[in-house]
Amino acid sequence: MSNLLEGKTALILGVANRWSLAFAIAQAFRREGAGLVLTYQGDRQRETVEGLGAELSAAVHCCDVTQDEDVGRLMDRLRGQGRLDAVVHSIAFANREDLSRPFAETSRPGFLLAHEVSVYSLVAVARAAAPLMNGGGSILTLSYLGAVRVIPNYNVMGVAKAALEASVRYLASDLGPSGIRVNAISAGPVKTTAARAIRDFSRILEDVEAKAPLRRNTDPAEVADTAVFLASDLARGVTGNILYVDAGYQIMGA
Ligand code: IMJ
Repeated sequence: MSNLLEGKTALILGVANRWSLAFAIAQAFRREGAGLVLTYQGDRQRETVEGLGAELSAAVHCCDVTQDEDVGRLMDRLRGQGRLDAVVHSIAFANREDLSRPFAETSRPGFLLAHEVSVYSLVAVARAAAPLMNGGGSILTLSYLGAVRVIPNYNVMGVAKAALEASVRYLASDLGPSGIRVNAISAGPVKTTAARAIRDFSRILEDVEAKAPLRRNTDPAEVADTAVFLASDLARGVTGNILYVDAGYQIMGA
């Protein structure tokens, strides 16, 4: 490909390790000539993300997205370095028990935690980043089919992803007049750290391979290439959308 993001600066939240979809996106953005800023959540991830950032000549900052002061401090730092063209939000969390037990048994604190980390963080980051994107930009988040279908063990995360996808539409409506586009990629299952721990995950991967039109699973690099498109001027007419990058699995009825 050829420098689709040349001269652009992208902020990428949610790189946890080398297998993160956010890291695949960071690599593809770098390949296309973007300048990168990565964030990590806390001390546990600091060294890993600083190492990955060094590989991509990226600036690395700490940002716990549940803390408004952290989000504000991050944007203050970025303001000093010029404008921002793209934001990638690749963050989700629910208590492990809330993924494995029936959705009907989700506790109030578990429900709120999943929504605070996985949904409100997009709203907080979009609001804080918008002033740095004057003249236009692209905000992108990651979703999953569990937002619109019942997927075993996804439970409270499915409800949170439904709220995330609705948030994409309302943010797109609010920020569109400022030239800021907001979209989501709904990725097929990928064996990241966020998925490795899930019961029966291998069965889900086998089901996709058997039924998806392309008869294979999703490669993180193809999610990343779609992210490049959405962040680039090629997608200048696309906002408020959920793009499925899932080998076509989502269209099948059985
Ligand atoms: C997660 C749970 C159940 C089924 C799942 C997933 N499938 C996929 C995922 C089929 C693809 C991964 N995914 C799309 C997620 O959004 C994962 C979110 C997540 C994962 C964990 C694991 C460890 C933990 N909390 C988590 N919170 C959110 O403690």
